[in-house]
Amino acid sequence: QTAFEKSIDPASQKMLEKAENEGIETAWDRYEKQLPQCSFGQLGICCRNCNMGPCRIDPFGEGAEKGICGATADIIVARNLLRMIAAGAAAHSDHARDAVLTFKKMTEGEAGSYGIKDKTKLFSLASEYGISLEGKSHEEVAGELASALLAEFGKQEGPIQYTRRAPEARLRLWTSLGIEPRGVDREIVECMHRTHIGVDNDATHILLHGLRTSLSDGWGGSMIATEIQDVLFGTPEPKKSTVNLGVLSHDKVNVIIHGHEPILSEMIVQAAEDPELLELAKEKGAAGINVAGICCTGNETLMRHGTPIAGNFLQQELAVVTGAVEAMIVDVQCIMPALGNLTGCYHTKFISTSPKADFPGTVRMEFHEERAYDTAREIVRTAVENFPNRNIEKVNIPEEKQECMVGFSAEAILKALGGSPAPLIDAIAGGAVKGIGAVVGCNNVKVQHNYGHVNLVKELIKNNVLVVTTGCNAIACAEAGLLVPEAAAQAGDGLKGVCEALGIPPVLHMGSCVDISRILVLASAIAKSLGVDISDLPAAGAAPEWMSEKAVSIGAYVVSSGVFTVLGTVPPVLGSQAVTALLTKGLDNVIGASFAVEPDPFKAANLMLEHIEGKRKALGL
Ligand code: BF8
Ligand code: SF4
Repeated sequence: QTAFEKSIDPASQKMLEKAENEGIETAWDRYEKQLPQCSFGQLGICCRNCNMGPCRIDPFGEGAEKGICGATADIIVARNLLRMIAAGAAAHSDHARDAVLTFKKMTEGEAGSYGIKDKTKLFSLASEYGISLEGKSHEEVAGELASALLAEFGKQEGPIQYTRRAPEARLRLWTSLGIEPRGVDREIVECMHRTHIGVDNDATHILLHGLRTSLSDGWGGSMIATEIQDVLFGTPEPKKSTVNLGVLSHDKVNVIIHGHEPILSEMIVQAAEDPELLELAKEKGAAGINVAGICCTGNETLMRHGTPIAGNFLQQELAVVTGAVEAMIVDVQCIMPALGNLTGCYHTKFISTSPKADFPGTVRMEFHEERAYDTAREIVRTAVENFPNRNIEKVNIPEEKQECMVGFSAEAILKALGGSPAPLIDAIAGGAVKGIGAVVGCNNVKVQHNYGHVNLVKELIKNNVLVVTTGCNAIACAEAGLLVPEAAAQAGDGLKGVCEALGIPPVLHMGSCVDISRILVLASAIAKSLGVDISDLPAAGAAPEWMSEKAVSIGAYVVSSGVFTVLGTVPPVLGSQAVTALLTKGLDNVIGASFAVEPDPFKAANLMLEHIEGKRKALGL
């Protein structure tokens, strides 16, 4: 593959060429060495759940049709999928747990670096839990809220409070199907129990629990993470920033924050403004300290502070290849262990901070809330002290950087609309806006980097579908210049008019992947004000380049919430016709939405448009 075949992004292409010239290996090279990939794995028909195995099913029906215990392809595929959902839900929800624990410590005076940024949200969240505000200081309210949120993880019986934000009809459906989640940890643990040898061995039965677990993520863990992070760090509001590798600086100390938890990145952003460290940077010959994000922790600080973003998932290695990164600071999730070797080829310090996550070749600087700001200062100091080691001959920062407008929390969108979803609903009813497309998710070397994201989104806005985005899709869209109000020129006439009237881009950045919960909240608000279910809305979702287990959990809860979702890479389920049919058709009759798989972004857009058109008709629009 040439650099042009690997990515559509010019900045990334340049760094891929630089890597090749320098003999540096990237994910694409490692992908080639994996080819051809194991077809049992691709079809989802291998099982290692006990030590009589590994077992695999012959997809052509000529060899083994059953595992040693008698598990069929249907059972094995369903079990493997359930384990993916469990891992994804666990990742989001364990992140949420840590955010709540930080919040709790803060209320107990043990995490002095943190405070309450959004009191309005604190009070509204507390009221949702029935916590009375009367005669209490906000610290007391916060303490009670922290305990209530923490209890969601260990609950044995539901409801998880935020599921109550869903429209009545949706709640009734979940109850009637027996998939209303009971407690965040309980559902995940039950996935592991059910997939142990000799427990749940009916594909449909297994998958229903998958939906329940995913709901405990979307309306539980992820939503809790979003909400409590807003209380701690502020609810995002529209602001401008810049993205792509060109945000790295020639004369400043470049500090990259990569991973997922703003508990860390917020402190790094603050520490980078510390006068003492700025003075030190000057002493070391640097013009300042430049913090840039990668992946979702980047999205978190982008949304709240306008901190620039250097790239999405497949650009993490390319950022190091610029030769201009003094420190790559990571916490959890989507961090390639390859960064260890790679940073060793440059002067870059690879700093791991999470008690849960270490990688080869890191400097360990464990991060604990009790002394968060001090640790952040030490980390930034390490970066600054590394500046003189930058080898100018190895430095090549691509020029490409792109402006973007970000910060569209559900609250900010409602505010832009004048306080209620009514103007948006009117625009949809009048046909100026055909519907809403939620486009999210990762990069994946199986797709040309950003090709799926950018083309799908462009196609949707051209057809007057307002796009909401999070995660690595949001970064791809930003790099392609779709997150500026001027991008309205690329939209169909109706959407263009609406965007121009409101001064917003046709693609609204709603945050990190846990912030897909913001999309659920927005969808609920629209459905409720129309008096319908989410599955009645002219809305569709897509993950054009997804790769992570978190994305599987997201896909499952988005569909379970009633939104048709198109996947751009094939999930490992094709080894079971029954599971494939259930996911792509059967679920429609069960949950009112289903999945489709379509690697071609133009065709995927068409599937979404057809779906939206169908829903419009059903609503009489
Ligand atoms: O949580 S989109 S590659 S960075 S998993 Fe990872 Fe996928 Fe990016 Fe954020 Ni989400
Ligand atoms: Fe084989 Fe069954 Fe064991 Fe899986 S659980 S490895 S199918 S015997």
